[in-house]
Amino acid sequence: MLLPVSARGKGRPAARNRPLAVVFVVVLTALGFLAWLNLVPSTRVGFREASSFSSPSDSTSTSSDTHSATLALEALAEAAAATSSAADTAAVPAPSSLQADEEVSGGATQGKDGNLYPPTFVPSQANTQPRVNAGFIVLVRNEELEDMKSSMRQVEYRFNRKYGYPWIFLNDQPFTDEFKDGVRKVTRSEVRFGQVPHEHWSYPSWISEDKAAETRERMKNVVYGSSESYRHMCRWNSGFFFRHNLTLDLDYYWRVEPGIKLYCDVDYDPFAFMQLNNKTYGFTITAREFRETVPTLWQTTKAFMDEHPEHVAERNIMQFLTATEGGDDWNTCHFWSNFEIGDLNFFRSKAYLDFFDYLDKQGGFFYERWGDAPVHTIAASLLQDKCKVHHFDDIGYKHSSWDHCPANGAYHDSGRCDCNPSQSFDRHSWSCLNLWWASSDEGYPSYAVP
Ligand SMILES: Nc1nc2c(ncn2[C@@H]2O[C@H](COP(=O)(O)OP(=O)(O)O)[C@@H](O)[C@H]2O)c(=O)[nH]1
Ligand SMILES: [Mg+2]
Repeated sequence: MLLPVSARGKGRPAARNRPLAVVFVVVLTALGFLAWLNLVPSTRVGFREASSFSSPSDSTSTSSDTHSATLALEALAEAAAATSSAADTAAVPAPSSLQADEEVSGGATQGKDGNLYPPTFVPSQANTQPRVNAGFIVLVRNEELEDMKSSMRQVEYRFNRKYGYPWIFLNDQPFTDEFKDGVRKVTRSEVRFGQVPHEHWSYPSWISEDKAAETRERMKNVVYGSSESYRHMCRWNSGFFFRHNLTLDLDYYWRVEPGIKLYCDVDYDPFAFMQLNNKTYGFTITAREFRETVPTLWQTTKAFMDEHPEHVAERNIMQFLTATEGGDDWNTCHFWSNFEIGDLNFFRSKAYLDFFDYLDKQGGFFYERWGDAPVHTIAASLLQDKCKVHHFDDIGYKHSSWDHCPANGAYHDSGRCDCNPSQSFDRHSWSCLNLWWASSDEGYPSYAVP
């Protein structure tokens, strides 16, 4: 609850004047002491009575003594001026133990222990900015509880305790009570738990399970190449997260994974940012993909574009996907989708659904190991105008060993971020951020490191 403005303002004049009063007493005491030492002519400071204790010869103190006294006075005056100006400009008045009880007690309630407690400050209630239809969408396993709680603490501390957006947890298995109780303890926001329907996490009729198994055997030396569940996960994140019952009332989502870190305070609402600027897809890290996981994804994309020219945006951002290849081959650059802030309605659009269905029919989610990151990236880059994608440069983020730490000194000087830009993955040769800046509508941030 907020204190009434009148109550908040009340203590200020007293708190401001107090340092001046203290300085005044200190100056007077010091001057008295100097007068007592006969360093200060009594008339200057009104210590007539004190001077009467001095012998007549005292009034003829040496010029050096007088000079010292003047310097001492000037130093005291400077200190007083400095204290006074600091008090005048201080953003937050120093807490005062002398504040009258009745001034402090506004809104206080008695606790069960008999003590009076000042009003509780709940940041998300104090923040009256209108909210957007949005929430965090998390696909997670029961056994990832501890890493999940760690991610939530990061997100709550840096952002959500000030906004109170809901958390939507989804799983191909039923969530255990331990998981539900565990994550509930990390947020004051609404928490939803849902199970992924079997038809969203199983082989479609046209996929040969034998061929899928052979693929896993053949790809066992590729990252996640032998994993069946990883493929269902990628397919689900490509084609189904936006049509789960528990996400249907949302327009915008922020994808969160277990074990991530946020390096910077997020002091504005990125969902509202998306809506205000008509953006549909936001990312922080962009990297290259392992080619072995996507050998035919690009040719399938081109075939789709030939068959569905109506879905290809005129002002697309093909350049980001192909620039470094010297032709129209895909450079494997993609937005790293473990962090995404996006518009669910883009994924629910006919263009995206046609694209997903087309890819799904080709079988690459199972016969190769197509990731949801390349799929989202290609769609966001080609099926809509290039102005729709946003790089959240100000959201410092870490997932596994790659991170994004903003290069803008302003984010660090203000105490908002806690990371080292010189260590950021953005400077790694596998990062595609420079290419993004060169080819996107938004262009290079003015502080971008060349
Ligand atoms: N429920 C469920 N979640 C999964 C499964 N596999 C992966 N995930 C989740 O999907 C996301 C991506 O998986 P992760 O193992 O982090 O893949 P990586 O980020 O590519 O290394 C994470 O949020 C995981 O918790 C699964 O089999 N079941
Ligand atoms: Mg992950």
